[in-house]
Amino acid sequence: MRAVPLALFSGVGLVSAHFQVDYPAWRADSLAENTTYDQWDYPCAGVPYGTGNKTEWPIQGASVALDLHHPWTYLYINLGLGENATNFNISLTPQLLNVTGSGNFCITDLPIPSTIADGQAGTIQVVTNGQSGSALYNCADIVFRSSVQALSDGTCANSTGVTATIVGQAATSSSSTPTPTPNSAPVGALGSVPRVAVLGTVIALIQGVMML
Ligand SMILES: [Cu+2]
Repeated sequence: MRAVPLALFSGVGLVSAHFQVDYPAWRADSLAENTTYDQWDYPCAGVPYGTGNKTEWPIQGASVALDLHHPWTYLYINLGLGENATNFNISLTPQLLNVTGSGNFCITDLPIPSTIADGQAGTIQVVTNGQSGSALYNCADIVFRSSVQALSDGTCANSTGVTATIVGQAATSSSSTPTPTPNSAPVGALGSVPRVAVLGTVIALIQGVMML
């Protein structure tokens, strides 16, 4: 494992790290240089509401596609309702995920509350934790649309070697354990860890990895 140069902590160089939200499109590129954006900043990396993207997002078959840049990541996704939401009190990942590997990671069929109606505005907040215990944030602004289709097969996929487990779920637990995160995707190539929930399919495409 390589050492992290101390110079990185002085600021320059950190911008290529952390993670990206590919779908729904993030509010703005929080890794962009020459901004005050900072993924350490709650709730949305310092990106003001209305800065950029807003995506029509399906009520049925909602998925979130990420590009993770760290070797492993604790991950959860919250939903805040309304324009310029500040209360992200709806959990779309009721159980904390531990994602191993860097690259593309996609979760399908997120459990959208049944009370959500067509045209409801909201913001998705993606939170990751790494080794330091500190959290990183990114947001994506959305409008729920019943007419919008879920991402088709193949577009919501994991990079090779990117897998996820449910934190706290015993690896040897019985088959009666409910599947925590709704996910219709098949279990992909996997063998090292039993009882692993693979979220999304594994594609034979190795992304350019930005470790730092
Ligand atoms: Cu980072």
